[in-house]
Amino acid sequence: MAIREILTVPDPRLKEVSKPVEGGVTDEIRALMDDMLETMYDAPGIGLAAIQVGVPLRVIVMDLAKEGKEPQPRYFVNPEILPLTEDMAPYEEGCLSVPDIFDEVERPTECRVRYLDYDGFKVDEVATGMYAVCIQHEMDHLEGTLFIDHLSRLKRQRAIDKVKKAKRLHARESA
Ligand code: K2U
Ligand code: ZN
Repeated sequence: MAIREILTVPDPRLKEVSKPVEGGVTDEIRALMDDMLETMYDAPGIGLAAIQVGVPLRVIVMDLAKEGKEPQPRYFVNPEILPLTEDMAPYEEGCLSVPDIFDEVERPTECRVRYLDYDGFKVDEVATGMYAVCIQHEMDHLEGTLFIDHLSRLKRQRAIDKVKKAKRLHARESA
C-alpha cells in the first residue's frame, strides 16, 4: 500500500469526467482502492474519489466510522446514484482537493446507490444521513465537479484564490 498525492485546485485533472472500470474488480483495482483508503486515512478524510489521486476511473472509497471506533472501509466500483426524494438538506462540506475551505451545499437527503464492492459483487442500497452527503460529494468528483462549483461564482473564485495563495506560501516556506 502507498500514500498518494492528492490533487488540489486549480489542477485541471480534477475537472475530468472519470471513465468506468472495464473488466471487473481486478487485483489492480483493489490495489488502487487500498492506496486510496490509506491516502484518505492519512489526509484525514472520510471519502476519496480516484480522480483526486490522478486516476480518472469511477472508483470511490469511504469510511464513515466515528473517531476512535472500529474502521468501516467501503469500496465503490462503477457506482451509480439515484435521488430518492425531493427533500433537500444543507451540509457544511469540505474537500481534500480544496483544502481548508468549508461552505454549505444543499443535496437530496436520500439516494439509491448501486455499485460493485471490493470483491466485485453487486450492491444496491439506500444512502441516508452522512452516507448520502458523502456519496453525492464523491459522485460529483467522478463528473469533474467540486463542491465549490455549487457555490456562487464569487465564492468559488475566492476559494480557488485562497488555496493558490496557501500553496504559494507553503512552497516559499519549503524552499
Ligand atoms: O472528497 C473529498 O475530498 C473527501 C471529503 C468527503 C466529504 C466532503 C463533504 C462532506 C462529507 C464528506 C473529505 O472527507 S473532506 C473532510 C471532511 C471530513 C469530515 C467531514 C466532512 C469533511
Ligand atoms: Zn471532495
